[in-house]
Amino acid sequence: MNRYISVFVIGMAAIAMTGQSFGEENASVQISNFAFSPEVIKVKTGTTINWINADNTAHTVTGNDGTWDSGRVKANGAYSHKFDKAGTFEYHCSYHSSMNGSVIVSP
Ligand SMILES: [Cu+2]
Repeated sequence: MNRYISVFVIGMAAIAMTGQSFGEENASVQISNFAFSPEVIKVKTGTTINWINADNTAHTVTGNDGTWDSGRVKANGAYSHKFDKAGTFEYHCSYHSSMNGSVIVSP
């Protein structure tokens, strides 16, 4: 009996995981202590990343290629950007030159 329950649970988990990979995906990056965490994030195309500013100061999330920019993200604010193309997208905070991160988007 326990064996059948285990198979069922594993099956449900597999369905949940598969469903997620075909649906809208989301990921998040924390901004805290003047750093992006994780500094490097790997996602699949179509993923929306939500940056959450947990600092008590404003930051920006600015793509180094100039095609995307959050503008000012206030303390406790957030910014979202969807990545539709594969590639490596480096970004920084335009207020604090030590703050850098990258998004690696795979097909
Ligand atoms: Cu900053």
